[in-house]
This record gives sequence, structure tokens and C-alpha cells, in this order.
Amino acid sequence: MQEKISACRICQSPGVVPVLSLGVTPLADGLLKEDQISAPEPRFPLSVAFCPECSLVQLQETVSPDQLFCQDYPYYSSFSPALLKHSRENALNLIRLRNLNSGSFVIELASNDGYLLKNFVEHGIPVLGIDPAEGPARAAEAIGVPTQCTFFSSQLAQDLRSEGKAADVIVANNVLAHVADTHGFVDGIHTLLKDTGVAVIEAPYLKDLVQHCEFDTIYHEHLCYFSVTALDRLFRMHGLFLNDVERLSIHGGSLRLYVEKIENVSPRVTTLLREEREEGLTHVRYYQDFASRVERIRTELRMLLNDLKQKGARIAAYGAAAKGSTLINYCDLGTDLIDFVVDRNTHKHGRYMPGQHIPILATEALLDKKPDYVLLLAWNFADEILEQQKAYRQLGGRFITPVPQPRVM
Ligand code: JHZ
Repeated sequence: MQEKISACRICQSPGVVPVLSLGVTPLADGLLKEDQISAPEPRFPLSVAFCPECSLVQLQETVSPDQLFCQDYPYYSSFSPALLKHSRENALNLIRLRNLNSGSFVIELASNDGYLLKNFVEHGIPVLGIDPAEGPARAAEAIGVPTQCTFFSSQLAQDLRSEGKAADVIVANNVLAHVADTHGFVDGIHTLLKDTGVAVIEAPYLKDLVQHCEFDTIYHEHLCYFSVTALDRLFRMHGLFLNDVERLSIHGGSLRLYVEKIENVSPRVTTLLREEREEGLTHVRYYQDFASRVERIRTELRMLLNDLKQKGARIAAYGAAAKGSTLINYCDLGTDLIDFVVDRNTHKHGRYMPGQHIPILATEALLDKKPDYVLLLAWNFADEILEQQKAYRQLGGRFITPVPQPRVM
């Protein structure tokens, strides 16, 4: 099921301007089982628009969240040591800065497999995880992270509040951009947050996406691509204030937002707002050459892989990531070019990439099968993966990164 928006997701202005179309693609995390590859896959238009009124960049279509996130959601945060380290540092900082203890309460929205909340549990701080994906939610419970397996909404926030629950800290990483009811979600944060509490939210940063041409991070799960300008406006509509912000390198460049009920805006926020105005993120012109840069990547990547293939090279790919699905489907990279994809996530093994039906194997396959080149679909973890694949590289194996420009590393 899919619906096309008739107005901006934040300000409701009807005048959104299309800026990029990535075609009609399958769901990025819809990894297929063997018995599904002969059946037709659902495909949905993947097109991006800009709102000149509030500067929100957004998808024009909304696929039903039940279809995207519930059963069989294959993403488990804990398969990346770099993400675990990043999350642990975030948790330990919050414990210190907010003096959290056994009398505090931390809620995480989209808590996945408990990768972050386990750090608070370790320190005796009461937590609640909320996540609609059954497998990851069960994994969280299994490691002692209490988890409610459901979608977060303003109604759920009211129910929790009427049970007497209120949070000192609400963490919401890589989820705000995923929700169709953005206003209900932010309203729910307002409801659940104590007056002195803080919501700490991470989301990929639009400026990094455009500058580094990370077009593959566009897929149906990601409905919004946020600038600080759009976020500041969104929170103010709900009596919340974006008081502080950090830029992070994770996931190709993200923002960590500190949102509170009392206004106390730091110069870091006002500086980013000014820079966005000066650099033009608030104007459609900023996004107009993005589409041609994206097309150039497709042409260059296809040329590079075709050329290697004609010379007799064997090519595999690393990371059955959601972004990998956008890349291989938009660039039309099938089994004629890529023999297999490897991934550490055991839940993905034995499955096939959406659309192109490339089989997913364990990472050991690189040493077993020794492909000459590996296209790095999870380029956001390049350092970690290159280090981990030293043995393969010492045997002469080479990695190829697709963005910001296709090149052999
Ligand atoms: P990864 C995810 O997107 C999920 P994805 C989600 N859609 C989101 O919003 C963004 O992050 C921000 C594997 N891997 O995390 C694990 C190894 O095999 O970049 C993953 O399958 N070995 C909610 O799916 C994939 O690669 C490794 O050493 O695009 C990476 O996927 C490492 C580090 C990862 O994002």
C-alpha cells in the first residue's frame, strides 16, 4: 500500500517541487527468501521533493509502515562494532551530563535490538525500548532491555504518561525521518518528556547527503531528509526547542539534536541555521544539480564495473545494506556484474537482494571465493570494513566505493 502526499509533510504547504526521481524500486530492506525470488516483488516510485516554504526535503510517496518495519525486518544495529562504540559513548555522556541514576527513566524510540539501552541497564538506570520490529525487539528483551514491540505514536505516549511514566531522556536515533506521522511522533515526545528532560535525536544530515552525493541513502523507509532549518521549525510547532546540535560522521554525516521544552538555543544552532541560509539549502536551486550528479555516478559506476568485467574480473559486493538496495536497483547492477553480496548480519544470510536477486553470503565468502573486486555498499563503515578485511586485501582483493564518485580504493 502506498499513498502520494498532497502537501508538505511538515508545513502542509501544497507547493512541493520534485527534485530527483530514482525510478520505481523494491523495498530496500525487503530481502527475499529463496522461495520468493520467482514471485513479482512490490515496487514503488522513489521520488524526492523540496518544500520552498519550510525547506523540508521529502519523499513524495509513503509506503505503509506495516509493510516496511514489522515482521522480518532484517536490520539489527548490533552487527557494527563502530555503531556500538558510537552508541555507548553517547549513553555514557548522557549518564554523566544529566546525572542519571536508578531514579531516572530513559526511553528509546526505535530501540532495535537494545544496542544502546543496554548501556543504561548496565548502570542500573531504568529504561524502556519501543520498536515495532519483532526480531530485533525479541533480541533486546533477551539481553535484559525491556521493550514494547509497537510503533511509537502520540496515543502511545499518552497511554504511557497515564501509567505515570515520564522520561528524563528520550533517545530517538535514525527514526524521525522514518515516520509518516511526523507531527504525531514529535507531539508524543513532548507528552512523554519531563519538563526538565531532553530528547536526543540523531538523523542523517541533508547537507552531507547532497554534498557527498549519498543518493543511495534515499529509500522508502526514509520519508524526510532534514536540514536544521526544517527541524527547528518542526519542533517549535510542538512547543519544543532545538537547543543544541552536533555534527557526527556516522552514516555518512548525521546531526545529533538536543531538544527541550524550555528555549535555550546555543550558538551552534544559530550558526548552522545561518550557514544553511547562506549556502542555499533553503532554496530549490541547491538541489537542482543533485539529480545530474546522481546520474553521473550511475554512468561512471556502470562503466567501471563493465570495464572490469570485460577484462575478466570477478566482482562481489560488501553489505546487504538498505542503501545497497537503492544503489544496485537505480544503477541496475545485477548478477551479470555482481556474483554475491557478503554481510556479517546472520539474519541476512541465504536471502537475496531486492530487485536484483543477488545472493547474500557470510563475509568468509570473500576469502573462499576470492573475487577480484568488492563494491562497498556499506561505504559508511569503510574504515571498519577495510581493516576487518585485511586478509582478503593482502591476497590482492580491491574495494570499490560508489560515492561520492566511483573509484577503486
Ligand atoms: P548500514 C540502516 O541503513 C538502517 P543501512 C536504517 N534504515 C537507517 O535509517 C540507516 O541505517 C541510518 C553490515 N556490516 O547500517 C551490517 C557488515 O557486514 O550502513 C548491515 O547489514 N560488516 C534504519 O541498512 C550493513 O553492513 C561490518 O563490518 O543502509 C550496513 O548497513 C559492518 C560495519 C556492517 O545501513
